[in-house]
Amino acid sequence: MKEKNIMITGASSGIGWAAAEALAAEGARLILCGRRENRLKKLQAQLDTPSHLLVFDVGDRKKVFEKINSLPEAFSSIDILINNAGNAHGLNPVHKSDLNDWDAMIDSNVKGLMYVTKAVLPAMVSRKTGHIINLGSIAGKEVYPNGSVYCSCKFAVDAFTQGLRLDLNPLGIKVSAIHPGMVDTEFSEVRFKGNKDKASKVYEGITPLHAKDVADLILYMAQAPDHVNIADVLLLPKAQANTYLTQRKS
Ligand code: 8X3
Repeated sequence: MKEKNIMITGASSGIGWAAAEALAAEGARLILCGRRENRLKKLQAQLDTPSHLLVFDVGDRKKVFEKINSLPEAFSSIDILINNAGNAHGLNPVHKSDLNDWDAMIDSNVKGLMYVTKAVLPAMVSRKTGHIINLGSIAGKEVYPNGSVYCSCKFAVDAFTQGLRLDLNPLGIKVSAIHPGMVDTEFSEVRFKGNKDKASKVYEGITPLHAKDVADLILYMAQAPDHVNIADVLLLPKAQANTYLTQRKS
């Protein structure tokens, strides 16, 4: 990992934060991206490796290209991109859901991930090397009630990942995806708009994945030998079989 430049979106919390810690422990140089500068600064202060902060919203197309194109020389050739930013907003049937929630989900999970990828790719393409790791979700493999727009977004991430793998295969650029099930991060709190009770009920009676569990897999993928691509992984807590079957202790 030493001397590798790794960009992480959504680094200010959860899986992104844990990935930064795991990769920094192996000596990677990090480009930490997020909307919340204070949190990114806090993360940067506790890491022992060189890092650079980029503060932007992945859904803001102009900013994405502006910020990524303005990286200082030492950080500008990105070896690994971890497309982690994204969130769920609301859990409602289509006819009762809020269009602003739809926009927020599509902007970050789909358009944002695509914009960041497009902005990072030219340098990888010209060097004919690189690795893109996309954070999908079990929601991109199965659709569950009240989650149609979030699931649509994550299905799009899955399709985009597969398409990228085809397009970039002749260029020697690896493309991987991780599809986590239940992970105990701010995810449910954001989905339920700050309602901590609703959020904690999601994980009641089970041991969910922790952000570090996903970060460990990111690290494993990133450290695989150059000829190995761990292309697609569904990562679940032991208690979860799919989106609707979980064993809960009462
Ligand atoms: C998060 C997993 O099942 O809560 O992406 O939608 S789920």
